[in-house]
Amino acid sequence: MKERTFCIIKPDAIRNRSEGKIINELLEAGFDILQLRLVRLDRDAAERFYEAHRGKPFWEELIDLMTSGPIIAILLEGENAVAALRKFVGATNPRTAERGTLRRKYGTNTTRNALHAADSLGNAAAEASQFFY
Ligand code: FUP
Repeated sequence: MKERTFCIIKPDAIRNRSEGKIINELLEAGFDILQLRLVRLDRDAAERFYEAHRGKPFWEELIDLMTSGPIIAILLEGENAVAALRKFVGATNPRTAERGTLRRKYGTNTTRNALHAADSLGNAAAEASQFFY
């Protein structure tokens, strides 16, 4: 089943100049790019995006990262795209993420983990609507 999903290349990966490689890997893995935008989040936008995590111990660090430089928001399409992208992105902690995953290759630690990937169709649509129309 063709699905749409949503991901963000985070500021740490852009600071490392990894965004080209990551986009290439997404394309080579078979995802189609429907929309893509490089943007800078202000604090309000970053807090809105990660609202579900407000109050958690890593909240400040996460918001600081997401507002520390530009991000790239991408709307993707592919077969079972939500689950396929989650698998390709890998576990939250790059050090324990499976070999071959994007976080393992391009992430640094649990906060600076290079990418966000939507965890459900509903969240993908809601997150994408914050960046695309
Ligand atoms: P994931 O779905 O893998 O992105 O992970 P979560 O939804 O659990 O967390 C969302 C984001 O919060 C992570 F990408 C990074 C950040 N986070 C931390 O900084 N520290 C943690 O211990 C857990 C999450």
